[in-house]
Amino acid sequence: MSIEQANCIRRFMRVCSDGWQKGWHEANGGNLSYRMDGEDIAVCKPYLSVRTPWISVGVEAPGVGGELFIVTGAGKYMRKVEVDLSDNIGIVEMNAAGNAYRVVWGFDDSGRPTSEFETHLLIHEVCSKLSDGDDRVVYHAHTPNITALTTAFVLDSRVLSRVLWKSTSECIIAAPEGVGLLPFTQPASNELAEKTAALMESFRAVAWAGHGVIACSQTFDDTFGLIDTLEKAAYIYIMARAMRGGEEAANLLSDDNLRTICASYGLEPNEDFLS
Ligand code: 2HA
Ligand code: ZN
Repeated sequence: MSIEQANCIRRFMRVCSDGWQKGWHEANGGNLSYRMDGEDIAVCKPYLSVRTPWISVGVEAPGVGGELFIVTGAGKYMRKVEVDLSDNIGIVEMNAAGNAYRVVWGFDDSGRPTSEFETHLLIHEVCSKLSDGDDRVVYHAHTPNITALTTAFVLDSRVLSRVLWKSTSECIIAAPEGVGLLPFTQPASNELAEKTAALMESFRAVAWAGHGVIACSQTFDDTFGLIDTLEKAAYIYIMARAMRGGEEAANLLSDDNLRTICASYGLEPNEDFLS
C-alpha cells in the first residue's frame, strides 16, 4: 500500500476535491486540517520521518501538544491536492508545548502548513477539549453565499443564525447552537485565530465577514456537511429575497416552526437566538 490509500488521507483528499467542485476554493483559498488518531498514525507510520527542525508558530496550543495533523499547504490549491498530494499537503507533529511543529511527511519543495494554521490549532484545542477529544476536523471554505450575506447586511451572530435557520428546515438541525459571526479581521493573523477560537467555545461554525466560513466537527463528513448546509441556507435566503426584489421573504420559517423541527429530532436550540 501507499500512504494515499490510508483512510485518513483518502477522506482528507475527498474534502479538498469536493470543496473545489462546490466552487469554494478559488486559487489558494481555503484550508483543511485533521488531528490524526492512534490508528491513523499506526497506518501512516511507515511513511513518516522527521524532515525539518522544529518551526515556531505564532500561538501556544498545549492542548494539542504532541498531536499529529494532516494539513493543507500555505499558498497551495485545493484543486491540486488530488493531482499532486505530497506537494500540496503535509503531516506535521506538534511539540509538547504546542508552539512549534516539524514536518514528518509531504510539503515537498519546502512547503509549510496553511497561513491559517494558528487559527486551526487554537480551534482544535478548544473543540477537542469541549468534545472530549472527538472533534478532529477543521475546515475553512470561501463559500460565496455566506460571504455575500455578511457583505450585504450588518449582521451579528444572532441575526445571521436566524436568517440561516429560517431559510431551510435542515439548517437548525445542523447547527442548533447557531453560527458565530466575526466582523472582518485580518486573514492569517493571531487576532483572527484568538477571536475565532473564542467564538468556537459557543459555535461549531463561524462566518468570517467578507471572507468565508470555518467549522470544526468530528468527521470529514460532519464538517463538510455542516458548511454545505449553512452555505445552502444562505443561497436560499438570497434567492428568496431576490425573487421579492430585495424585500424580506414572505414565508420564512417561524420561531415556532424552528422549535417544532428541534422537537422532532430531540435537539436543544440556542434559546437566546429564538424569540
Ligand atoms: O488559505 O483561505 O484565509 C488561504 C486562505 C486564507
Ligand atoms: Zn480564507
